[in-house]
Amino acid sequence: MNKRILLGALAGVTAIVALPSAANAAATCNYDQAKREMQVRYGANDTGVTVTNGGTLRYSEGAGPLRSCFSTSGVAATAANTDKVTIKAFSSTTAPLPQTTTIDERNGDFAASNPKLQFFVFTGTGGDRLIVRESGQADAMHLMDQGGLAFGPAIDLDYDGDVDIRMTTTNDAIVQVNGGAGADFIDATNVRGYHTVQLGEGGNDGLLGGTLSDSFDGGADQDTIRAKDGIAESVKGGTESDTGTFDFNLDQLSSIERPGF
Ligand SMILES: [Ca+2]
Ligand SMILES: [Ca+2]
Ligand SMILES: [Ca+2]
Ligand SMILES: [Ca+2]
Repeated sequence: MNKRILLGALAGVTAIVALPSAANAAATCNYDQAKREMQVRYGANDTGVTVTNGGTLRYSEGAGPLRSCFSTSGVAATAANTDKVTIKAFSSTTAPLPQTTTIDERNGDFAASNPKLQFFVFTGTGGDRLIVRESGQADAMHLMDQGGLAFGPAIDLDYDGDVDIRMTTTNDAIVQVNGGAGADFIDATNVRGYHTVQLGEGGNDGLLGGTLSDSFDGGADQDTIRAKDGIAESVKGGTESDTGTFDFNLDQLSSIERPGF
């Protein structure tokens, strides 16, 4: 086989291999340095997108590699040079896939990097989930509803009175918080428009449910969980002695050693 035929054959293989990845287009990202805005868009078939902190703001789809986001002139978005991160579905006209958007603070606290940084999640309808992954330190988080005409979750990541994440969706959304290690405080007391999944993980955590059905797992150490709201909910205390207030004969308790009713 001469060189030209071999190269042609290899090019053919490359083209065939490239086809599936074109059908499963990866998430894309644009950074506007003047507007200080980073825009991440789901690929056509993506059901999960993650944004995390670090030396730059990075994003990935599914279990894909984390990538930095660049302007047309090659400047990478960082938490310091970005005030707004927008995460959008592939297209508002496609069928509503259940999308899971993850905001991951395990590589750095967003507000500590830039107090003005805000996230806006627009993934449409269809039971979308927002996952917030917290650090190994003690984290306090306030879960609320957006006010005014906007509908959907409003998350204050560090309980300082400033909303950091706004997710616009219908009332079938789920907000999941993974507290990580440390004594975390997750307060969804006033939530009326979405369900929460509260995972305290390590540390002595305080988990407060909202007015719709929630799900709780204190994880390791001594946790306090409030699930008394007249709705049957799943409550796991995890290892060590856990307590809280619950609906008697309604909430399904597991490993809650000191329940209150
Ligand atoms: Ca934590
Ligand atoms: Ca815990
Ligand atoms: Ca309950
Ligand atoms: Ca327990």
